[in-house]
Amino acid sequence: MAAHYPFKEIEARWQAHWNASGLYRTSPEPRDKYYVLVMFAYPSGDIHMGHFRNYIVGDAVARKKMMEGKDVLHPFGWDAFGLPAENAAIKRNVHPETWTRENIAVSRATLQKVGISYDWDREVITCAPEYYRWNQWLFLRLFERGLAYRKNAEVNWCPGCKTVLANEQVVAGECDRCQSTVQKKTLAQWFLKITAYAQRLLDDLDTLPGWPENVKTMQRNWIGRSEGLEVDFPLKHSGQPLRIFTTRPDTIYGVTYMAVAPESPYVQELELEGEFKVEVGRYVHEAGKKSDLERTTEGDKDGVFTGRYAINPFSGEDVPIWIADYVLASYGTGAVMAVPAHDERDFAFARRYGLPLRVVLKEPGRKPQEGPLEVVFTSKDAEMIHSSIFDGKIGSEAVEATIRYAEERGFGQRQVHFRLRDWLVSRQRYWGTPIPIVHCPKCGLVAVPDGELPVRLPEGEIDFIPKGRSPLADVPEFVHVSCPNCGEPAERDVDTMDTFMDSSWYFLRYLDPRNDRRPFALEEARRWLPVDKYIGGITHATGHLMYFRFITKVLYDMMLVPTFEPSRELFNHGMVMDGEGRVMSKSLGNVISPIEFMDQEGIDVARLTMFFASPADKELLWSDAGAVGTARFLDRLWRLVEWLPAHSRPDLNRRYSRTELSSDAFALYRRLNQTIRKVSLDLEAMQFNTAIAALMELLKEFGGEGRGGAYEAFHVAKVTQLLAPLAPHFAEEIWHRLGYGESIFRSGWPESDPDALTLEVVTLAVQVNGKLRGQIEVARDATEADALKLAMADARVAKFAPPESVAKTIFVKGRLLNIVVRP
Ligand code: ANZ
Ligand code: ZN
Repeated sequence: MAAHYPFKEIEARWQAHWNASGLYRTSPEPRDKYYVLVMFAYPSGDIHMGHFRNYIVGDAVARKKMMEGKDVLHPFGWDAFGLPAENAAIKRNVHPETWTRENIAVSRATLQKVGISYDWDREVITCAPEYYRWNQWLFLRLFERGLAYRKNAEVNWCPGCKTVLANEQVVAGECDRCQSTVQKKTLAQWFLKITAYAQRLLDDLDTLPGWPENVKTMQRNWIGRSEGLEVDFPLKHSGQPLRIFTTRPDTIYGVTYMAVAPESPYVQELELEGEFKVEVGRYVHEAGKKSDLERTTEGDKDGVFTGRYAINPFSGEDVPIWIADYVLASYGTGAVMAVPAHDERDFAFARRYGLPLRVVLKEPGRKPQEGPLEVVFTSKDAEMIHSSIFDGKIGSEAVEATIRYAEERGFGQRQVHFRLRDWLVSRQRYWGTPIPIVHCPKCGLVAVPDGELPVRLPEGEIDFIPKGRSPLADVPEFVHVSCPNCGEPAERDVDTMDTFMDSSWYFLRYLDPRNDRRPFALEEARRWLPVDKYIGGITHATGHLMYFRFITKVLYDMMLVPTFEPSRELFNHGMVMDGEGRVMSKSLGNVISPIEFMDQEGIDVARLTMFFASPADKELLWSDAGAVGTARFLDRLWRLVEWLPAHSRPDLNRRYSRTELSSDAFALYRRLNQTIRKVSLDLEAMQFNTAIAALMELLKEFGGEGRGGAYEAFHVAKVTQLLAPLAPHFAEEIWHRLGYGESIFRSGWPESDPDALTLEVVTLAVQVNGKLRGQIEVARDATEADALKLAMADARVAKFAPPESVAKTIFVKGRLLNIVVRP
């Protein structure tokens, strides 16, 4: 590659300068604020190309807003608690704190080296007691409101590793580390009541036009609101109600069996006897080994008959009751009425066990006597048939009529169910925020008083080997306390919080990172909220981004923040992939560091290459080869500047009129203004790649270096401004070479000259073989190709010059087009 512009020297100069002049420092009293937030980092090693992409996108936004004159807040921090630090401690015998702090130091140095415009004075580190103290404070506020509670929950338990496994660690019923058969175990766990906010989390998505549709759809599905009927089917043997939830009461005359989840308390209420009891017992045991996902998606639905019957309250018929594991205990009432003729899962199940089908919805074009049903008919807008007094009712009207009927007779109710579950927030781990609760034999669960926060993690010798309980349980100095309420001996809760708790509110701590009396001041929240743009990967669509919205709503209800949504806009950048199309990640061991590449090509070339390689919201296949074009582009601009008189400091407010420039010069001025407009719009739309393409195109129009070029310092100055958010060091250097004193990031964002954007129209004479055949209106700077296209659209011209006979054209810009046709 040809010698590059002296990027090393330039990068060092401007980074030092920006730091010294406090360019990134946040204004304490913003007049026109802009809060740009990038998802903070998990410090598991040095940053790689994947992080780099996230951070340069945020940086480009921050720098453009700075140029627009906004008061920008662009902070950074570390999501520093979590399992990998603890695993490193087990593997390498290094304390999680040491490991984490070392990784932070390395990654921070890298970020500083690549010149991202963070205000480091506001750095937040979640494993610091000054931070997690406020997690505990927040937890207690939730506890006071009944939004944090403890209950027994089933967890996956590996008897081999003696630990609780996440759902992803259970593969086909086995532990993915030691292949032991995973058991379900009931443990007391802490939950946060996110379900209390389900409706608001759903409704408020409509107030977020700046969030991507796909993320909103994922959240809607995750929340999973269903409206329907809860209705009692009395058990035939006891008269006790078997309550089911259905979204399709219009199919209730088609019920041919009932299905109950294996874990449902209803299994007991059936009071099974003899063979049935044995068979069902065996089935329930087997079902316990499968995950919910396996149970609901696997091809073959299986189950077992119980020998019991329920009575359909609408038709009075007896309906056999089955236990089937496609029914989930945790949803609805844990029992369903099965309608094999109109529901896919019930259909598959009925076929397998030879259970009858009954059609109760009219399928257009199909007569009921046409033999056995081959496919289910699931339309929601069909007419009820064979349904007694409801025959003829259609769709939602049918649903309404059946619900009303059940409500009037007192055996059913309209009901809304959500798929969303409460947030299981306790972890049996060391490296997290201790839960600030004391268990007192007399008083029960007692909150640690605010004044005693933080409850610190014990330091010193800790045994991190998993034993199925928190390592904190084995630290007597930590466990034994006196009850804050009665003073009697009591024990601390030994669990720690899920790290999603830390990341649910970190964006608020940035507003007031040193406050030691409150997590943040309301005043600061009023100044800066909501976040204007939040940037991060799509992988967090339903996890972090739900908790982040939930906690904001809780704080809003406590009147601690002024907005009920944390972020106005969300942008998901695409993943960075390796050569084999796998996502670049530490766990796959396929990461490429941006550092080496930057050493060779420069930071700004690396940035431009990344921006140019792919639209920012799409996947990107990283390749060094992409740098050839972007390096050439910067080198070329560099040489163009060298040909200009030094320090000419052109007037940036200067506007040119058509009359004072030659037509060529005006055409270039026009192209410049078109480019200003396009780049401004592209950057707002996060389309960095097309912005760069437009700048490259424009540079071609500048012509050669020196006297061969049509450009002047004025043009170069504007291009440099447009480039600055993307290639900041390079742009700052050029800016100063052009003679400007202040930073380019304080120079204002260039505006296009509207007069130069309007088209000037001229009349072009069109000849065919030298004879005048027509006149067309074209833009003054229309190209030959444009003119020919317009001319051929003119019927008279086309008659004398059929397209297939055109041999060549002669074009005099703004005046004449002569089409030469073959005889
Ligand atoms: C009868 C019926 C007939 C149903 C029909 C559907 C179609 P959504 O919309 O996702 O909320 N269901 C209810 N509880 C269930 C559970 N615990 N496990 C598995 N399935 C359950 O789904 C509601 C529908 O899913 C309910 O409506 C019920 O089946 C089933 F033609 O009742 B339906
Ligand atoms: Zn007590």
